[in-house]
Amino acid sequence: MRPTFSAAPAEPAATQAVRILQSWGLDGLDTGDLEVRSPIDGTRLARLACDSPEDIDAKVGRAQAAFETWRQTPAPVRGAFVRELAEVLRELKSELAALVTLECGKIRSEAEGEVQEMIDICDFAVGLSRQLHGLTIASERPQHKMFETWHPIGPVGVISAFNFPVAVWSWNAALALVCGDSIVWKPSEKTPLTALACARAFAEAARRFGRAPEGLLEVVIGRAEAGAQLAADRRLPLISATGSTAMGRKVAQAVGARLGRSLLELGGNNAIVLTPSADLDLAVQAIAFGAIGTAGQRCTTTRRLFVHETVYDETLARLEAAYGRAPVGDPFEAQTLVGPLIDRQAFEGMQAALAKAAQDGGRVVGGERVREDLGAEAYYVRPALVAHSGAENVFEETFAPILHVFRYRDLEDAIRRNNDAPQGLSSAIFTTDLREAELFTSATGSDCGIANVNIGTSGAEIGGAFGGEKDTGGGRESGSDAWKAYMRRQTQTTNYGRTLPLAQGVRFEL
Ligand code: UN1
Repeated sequence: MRPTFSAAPAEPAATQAVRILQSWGLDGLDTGDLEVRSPIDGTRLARLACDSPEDIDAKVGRAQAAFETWRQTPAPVRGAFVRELAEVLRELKSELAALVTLECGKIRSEAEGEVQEMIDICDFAVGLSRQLHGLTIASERPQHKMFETWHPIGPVGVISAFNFPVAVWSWNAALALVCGDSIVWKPSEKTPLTALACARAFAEAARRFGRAPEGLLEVVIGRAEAGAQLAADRRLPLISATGSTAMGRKVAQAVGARLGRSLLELGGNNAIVLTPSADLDLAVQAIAFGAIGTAGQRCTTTRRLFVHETVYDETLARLEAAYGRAPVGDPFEAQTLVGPLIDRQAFEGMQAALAKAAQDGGRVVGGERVREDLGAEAYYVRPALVAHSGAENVFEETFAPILHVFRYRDLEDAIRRNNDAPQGLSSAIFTTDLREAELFTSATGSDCGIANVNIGTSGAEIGGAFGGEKDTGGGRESGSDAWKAYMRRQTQTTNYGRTLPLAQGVRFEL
């Protein structure tokens, strides 16, 4: 498999996509009723057939069978497979990134960054495959040995969102694979083509590796009902879901009803606190990347900005100037920094949120539709700033480039407003004052899963555990010890003596 890709921006997205998909051996994608459109120009890329409930049932069955074999493969050997996957991804980085751009509208640099994130997590997982460490525990009984070990948990259901169509799968897949689990993946119905391409890359890695069982990865094509079916399936002990809080709540309830485990990475409403001592050049760049990068469609996107009243006017003026310069347009063009919104629904959601903000007294700058020449069903917008004068706050996540700017007077109040949001994913402070930075990251500081100092809210590295609290769902994926979610823990106690002392000194002699 050697796909070739050369960007020809004048071509309709569909023409480019067909060429790339064919080079991946993915054709005949025009047989079903699930329409996949490119947000770049609104052209149709494919019409896929959705899996029926029986198809999904069979896929879970195959993943279950693969698990029975894979769990017996030594972890470092499983790591060797993930190393092959990383190699294939390195070779295909540019082509897979092009497909990400075509299907979800990310600019080239961010799409390549997303594939790089896949490679990084694979490398992390390869190292991890020799470090799935348990504990030894001092036993209270003589001649007893006690320890804790980690075993593969089973086939893992992965439900992913359109905005990171390939990286989020890889965070789950790379860890699940070294942990001895198979995977059933339901990608977003907006981005199934990149998922099929990942399945191709996976198959190529399996071919090179030579010992991967059939069914180690099953991809389910479908809408919300397909996700609901996976959530209800007892053969999937863990469901990892990334997407909206509303979706996560449904998944958690279905998985909870069967007492399964869910790993949730849901909405964010991420804030930056900008203090009087902040380096403004640094802060303005970071805010711009966080708020308008990926057209505001990251779960880590900066949505709220609390600025100290002494630097409020200057910050707002600099942001307005930066926003005015931001190149919006075709994500294949090298100078573009803001690509399209995913679809009309996203555009309408953005307009509704801006109308409400204006009604509530906010001053809205930007937010209008632009570049209609690129397609009647392609939604490009000028990123929006909403300047608020009072002590308001915003509690909903709108998946679009809207940054709400508020004033604050004392840091405790800014931290309280940061934490007032129902979501708790990412947060940041810009300061050169050690006390302020320490307060923000202390137990009484930000309540989010991610708290940064002098970098923005988005663009986390894979080495740290990724996720957040409250409506964000509480799950942690990617680095640190997130692997433990993909395994079951077993406490083992062995008596190597000739008597049977009981714990807690209990006497029970017959
Ligand atoms: C997401 O938006 O769903 O930290 C994931 C970041 C990326 C991942 C975002 N590494 O912005």
